[in-house]
Amino acid sequence: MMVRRSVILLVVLVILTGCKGGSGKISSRDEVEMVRIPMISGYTEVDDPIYQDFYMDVTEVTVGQFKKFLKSSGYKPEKPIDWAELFKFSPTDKHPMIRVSWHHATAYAKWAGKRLPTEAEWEFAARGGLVNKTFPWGDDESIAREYANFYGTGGKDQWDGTTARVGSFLPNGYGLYDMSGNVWEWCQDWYDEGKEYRVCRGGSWSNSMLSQRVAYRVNDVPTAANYYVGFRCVLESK
Ligand SMILES: [Ca+2]
Repeated sequence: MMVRRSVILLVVLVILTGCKGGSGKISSRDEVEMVRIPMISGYTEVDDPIYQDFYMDVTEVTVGQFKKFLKSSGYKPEKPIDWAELFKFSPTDKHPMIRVSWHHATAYAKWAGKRLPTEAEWEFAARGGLVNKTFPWGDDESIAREYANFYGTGGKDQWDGTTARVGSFLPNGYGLYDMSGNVWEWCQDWYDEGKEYRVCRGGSWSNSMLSQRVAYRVNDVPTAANYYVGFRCVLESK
């Protein structure tokens, strides 16, 4: 009985606290809308508990926002961004920034007064207040294309071979868009003990539905700048 009560209490807590997600919106230097992600418990599948509320960008950082950063900060990427290649997959300022290395993403975050999410923060936020679900919207694969741009088309997913404008799909329970699909998102953490690879989460337009699972993990070297990887930022709660 105690176990059952605990489960019920947890569910109630998730519902009550989950309601706070989406409130307390703030703006930041890069003028990206952020929402407060309420700390509930460490129910991610990575061994790194969340200790406090934090804010997360509601969308992936866009091409337009990244251009603004470059212009305003004077940041010079160690390896120039190949804009011609980038525009093939992210053609407007409203599309997610891609061909962006972990170093570029980190520089952007620093300029904006933010940082990249830890892997645990990313997954916690992606779950949108749901517990033990496969995707940010739950377990139902039949509605995947209402929430995510991944390989192929159908429903809201009209993009085949490119990113979609950020926020083109339904948000998760915290009001976060594209936590599955569109572009993989760089996380702060090293993937390996040897510290060669950084974590990327969330699946992309070029991957199957399986890669859109909320616990799915991939990695790349921090200098890699691919057409299927972007990022979003977080801000610690004061
Ligand atoms: Ca697609």
